[in-house]
Formats: sequence, C-alpha cells, structure tokens
Amino acid sequence: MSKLSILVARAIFPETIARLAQCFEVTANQSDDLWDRATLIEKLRGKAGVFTTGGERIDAELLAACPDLRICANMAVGYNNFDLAAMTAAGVLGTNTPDVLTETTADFGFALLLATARRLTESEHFLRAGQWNKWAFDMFAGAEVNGSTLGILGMGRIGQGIARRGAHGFGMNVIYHNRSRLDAATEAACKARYVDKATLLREADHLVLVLPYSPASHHAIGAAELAQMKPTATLVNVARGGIVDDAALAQALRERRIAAAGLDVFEGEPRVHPDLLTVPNVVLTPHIASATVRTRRAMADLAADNLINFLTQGQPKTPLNPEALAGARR
Ligand code: 8YV
Repeated sequence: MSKLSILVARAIFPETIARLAQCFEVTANQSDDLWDRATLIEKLRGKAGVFTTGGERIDAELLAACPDLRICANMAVGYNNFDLAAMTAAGVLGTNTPDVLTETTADFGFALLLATARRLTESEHFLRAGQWNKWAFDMFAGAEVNGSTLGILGMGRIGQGIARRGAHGFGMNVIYHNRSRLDAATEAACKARYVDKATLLREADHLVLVLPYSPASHHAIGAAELAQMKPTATLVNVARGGIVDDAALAQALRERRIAAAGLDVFEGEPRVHPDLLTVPNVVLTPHIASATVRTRRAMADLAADNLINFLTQGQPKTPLNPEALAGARR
C-alpha cells in the first residue's frame, strides 16, 4: 500500500521528520521558508495531514481548496490559528500539544514576572552601555515580588502552574479571574482566590495573562483596564498577542500609569509595536515561553504522534474536535 502524503509546514527536529517519514511521504520545509497563504495551499494539495506550528491559518477557504486534508496537528497548545468550527464542518481533525509544555511555560511566565518587577534587562542594558560608574541607593529599585499580590487572568493549566509557583515559592497572595471558577480542591492546591475582573485589575501587584486568544479576549487589556491597575503594578503576557492592546500599553508604560510590563507575545508578531521598542520599562522576548530543548522535543513528538496515530489507526492522542471524527474525511 502506498504511503499517505503529509506536509510539515515549518522547520522542525530532523528526528521528527525521520520518524514521520517511516509512515508517510513527507514534504518538509527544513529551510524554514515563510510561505504565503497561496503557497501553503499549493503545498497542501494532495496531503492527508499537516504539521503546523501555530502561525498557519486553517479555515474554510483553505479546507475547501485542500479536499484530501484530514488532520492539522499543531505543535502548540494554543490553536487560535485554527477555525475549529470550519474544520469540524469539513470533517477535518485538529490536534494540539497540551500538558507537555505546562510547567516549562509556567517557569517562563514566572521568569518574566521576576525580570519585569526587578528590572533585569533594563539594568543589564545600563551596565553593558558602560553607564555604571557608582552605586546608588535607588538604582533600579523595582517592585517587590515575595509577599505581594499575584493576579492571574486565565486559570487553565499554565495559570495554575504560575499560581503554585507564586503561592508556594514566593509566599504571594494569589487572586485569579477565569471564565469559570475552579473547583475547591484546585483552588486550595494553588492557594488562589477567585475574584471578578475589576477586583483583579485593582488589587494585583503583578498581573499575568494566561488566557487563550479568541475574539472574546481581543484587547481584554486595553486603555480602560490599564487605567484600573495600580501605578506600581506590573503586567506580564505569555498568552497571545492581541489580548493586550499594545499601543495602549506602550502609552501607559511611557506615562508610568503602570510600572512595567513583560511581553513574550505581540499583536502581529513577529512585528513589535514600535512604541514598545522605545520605552525602557518593558522586558521583551520573542515568543519563547515553551522554548526548552526537552519541551520543544516533547511538543514535536506529540504533534507527530497525533499525525501517525490518527492517519494509521484513527486514534489521535489529543484531539481538539473529536466530533469531527463522525463526519471525518477519508
Ligand atoms: C509555541 C505557544 O511554541 O503552545 C503555544 O500555544 O504559544 C508556544 O508554546 C508557539 O505557538 C509556536 O508558534
């Protein structure tokens, strides 16, 4: 029997390609070219599966143009690049990579919180620029982390990981807001108290965003929300660009209406709002919250498992829309 064909849309571990090639005819993009949409659709013709990394928009138009496509396996826990309703309607399965990146991403969220509060990059730039010629009592004095109030918006797995680090490691008072309240046992494990969004904004000394992106969460933090925060507060976004109104944030940072921000994700990334590049009180990283070698391998393995298990046995490991299986393309 001839092998099914799949596309790997971005460069990935050679070992992952080799593993996929045992089961499929693989078209890979190891030169990591950034294909435009027309090229992606062209490359997808005749492919039963695609390995995506989060930047490839899968919607009704693409699915109609690629009738052989049966599964889109995202190497990311977030899947806002998928129009899941369109995929289900077309009988195309979507999968993501939950769990394997939870602790690593929570580590990074906490690292960004610490770096932001304690002005790590700003002070390093100062030192590297040769500006350090004497000690001063208030030099890079930042915001206290231990014992302060940690606010978390979006209390899924990663949010809970950040809460545990704050409560157990740093003695923080943890408050959170989420679409739905956690059960009492999970709240107790995170030592976290549920509050409404206005209370979260008002009381947090450090506010961390970990909610999924959807039209409902677009600009969940904009000028109005920033105005409700303490002028001494910090804001961290490890979720998705678009949840924060970056122009409004840059203005709030410039006017010191909040103390500082730490951003791993941006509206329209890899472009970054030019105003964010010129304010000193922001720590900027290029969407690397899950980037440890072990975790990226685990993510790649899980995305590959989904392709292999679904296309060879009909049993995906982490399906997003299992209801698509009923009307699945063959
Ligand atoms: C990915 C992420 O590395 O999993 C996610 O949702 O944001 C990151 O872990 C990223 O999506 C790859 O583009």
